[in-house]
Amino acid sequence: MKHPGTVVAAHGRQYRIADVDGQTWLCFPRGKKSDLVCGDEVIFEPTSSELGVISTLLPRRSLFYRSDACKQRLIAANVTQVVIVVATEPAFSSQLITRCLIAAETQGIAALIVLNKCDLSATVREAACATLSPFARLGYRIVQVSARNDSSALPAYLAGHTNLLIGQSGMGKSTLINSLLPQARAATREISQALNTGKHTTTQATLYRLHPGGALIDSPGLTEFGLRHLSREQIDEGFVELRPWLGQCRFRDCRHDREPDCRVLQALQRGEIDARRFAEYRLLCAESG
Ligand SMILES: Nc1nc2c(ncn2[C@@H]2O[C@H](COP(=O)(O)OP(=O)(O)OP(=O)(O)O)[C@@H](O)[C@H]2O)c(=O)[nH]1
Ligand SMILES: [Mg+2]
Ligand SMILES: [Zn+2]
Repeated sequence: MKHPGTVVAAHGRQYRIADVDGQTWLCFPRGKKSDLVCGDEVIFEPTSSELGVISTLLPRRSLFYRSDACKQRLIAANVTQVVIVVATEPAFSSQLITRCLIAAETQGIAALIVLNKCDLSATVREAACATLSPFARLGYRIVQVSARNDSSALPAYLAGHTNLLIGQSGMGKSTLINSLLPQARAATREISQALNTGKHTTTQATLYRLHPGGALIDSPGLTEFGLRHLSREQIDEGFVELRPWLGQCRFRDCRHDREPDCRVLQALQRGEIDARRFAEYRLLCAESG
């Protein structure tokens, strides 16, 4: 009997598939090589109580991926909200936040920033808020939590979405998932320290169902986030602060670099565009070639 199912984890060429009731099977794709990713929806057929075969990949509503140098790395499919997790400690990169936001914007995925470890000192929390203030000014939602003490502000933002938790290693993504879904038992740094397995604790994406609706996807810590697959137009659209000015420059193909009558550069000079974000914009444009 064929069933619809969801990829909850990928292990090389094998995939763990969950049916609507949450029962899982370890499955192999039938036929030619297919590249499935956590969150993919498939049609599969159990061949025993533990094993099965995937016959069809259903169309993806979104695909979140990065591309470094010449390699594409799929992260998750059918995500409706990207949850960028940062912490008061250790320090985080605002450039990485921007890149995750641009990837979300170009896929039409909602974005949420979570500042975790707010149980630590007021000093580190205030510094983190200052780093996040340009994102708040752009209208991105920022939620402050402590996965250790109190993450009760978060469920209201997550309900009904397929949420991808993403961010640098050590920000507390897996700890947050455990605080929201104690039955998830995702490994956190305490475990990797005990086992001495190095810096990144989570090594593969895993999907956990939320009740009554939606899902949380844990993902391995990021160190870089290449967006070489994006066109110049997609990058322009991804930076929300550029949108009011697009198509308004003197030259239709303006690169907002040093052209005369460039509305974007004028807004930058007036201080309406954050200089740091604009530097990140230039870097992305240079990388996309
Ligand atoms: N003080 C404090 N520590 C936290 C909090 N959340 C997580 N931590 C700690 O931060 C460390 C890293 O947490 P993880 O959940 O493993 O981080 P991660 O983002 O999943 O890391 P990777 O899997 O490597 O990407 C652990 O030692 C957690 O106990 C928090 O709210 N407050
Ligand atoms: Mg983790
Ligand atoms: Zn311009």
